[in-house]
Amino acid sequence: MLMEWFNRHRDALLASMGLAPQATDWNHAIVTRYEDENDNIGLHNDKTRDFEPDSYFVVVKLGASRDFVFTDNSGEREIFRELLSAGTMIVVRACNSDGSKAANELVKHGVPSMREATGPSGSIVFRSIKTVVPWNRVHEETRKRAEKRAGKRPAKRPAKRPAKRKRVAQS
Ligand SMILES: O=C(O)CCC(=O)C(=O)O
Repeated sequence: MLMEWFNRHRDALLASMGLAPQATDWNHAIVTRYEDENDNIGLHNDKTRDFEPDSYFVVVKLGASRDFVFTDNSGEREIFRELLSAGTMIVVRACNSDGSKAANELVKHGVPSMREATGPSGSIVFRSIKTVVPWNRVHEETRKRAEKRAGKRPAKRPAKRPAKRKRVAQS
């Protein structure tokens, strides 16, 4: 699996970019699909609460080339904008254990919509996080949410009712 490959080569990858090593594995992946040039993800910082300290998140670009943007935290001053092709990797320091701000907290990133028509594109983002939810819980939660969206109540055991009794006239 791709995440295993990244973990196996983690130290070498980070060292090749002159980055300090990360002690923990990447253990979380999100796949995002942008159908065309209109699909976009706004400027944001990733939430730091659950990141392993001193870890990085890695974005691997897929499909059609798309602009990738970093701005200052106000979102007004662009620091970086480049059309990135499939296979490009972006590595961002997620959070620091010494209380100083990491790159993710100092700048925002995003994938803006494009003027030119583009085909489908996307990304896989690997993160190293503290809370890992087991797959069976993910499936159960997904099923419950789908039922809720469909307007159904989750299947419950039938409520216990007292047995019906007939009145018998007493003579
Ligand atoms: O799809 C991308 O290139 C970026 C994804 C992203 O910003 C995110 O998942 O936080």
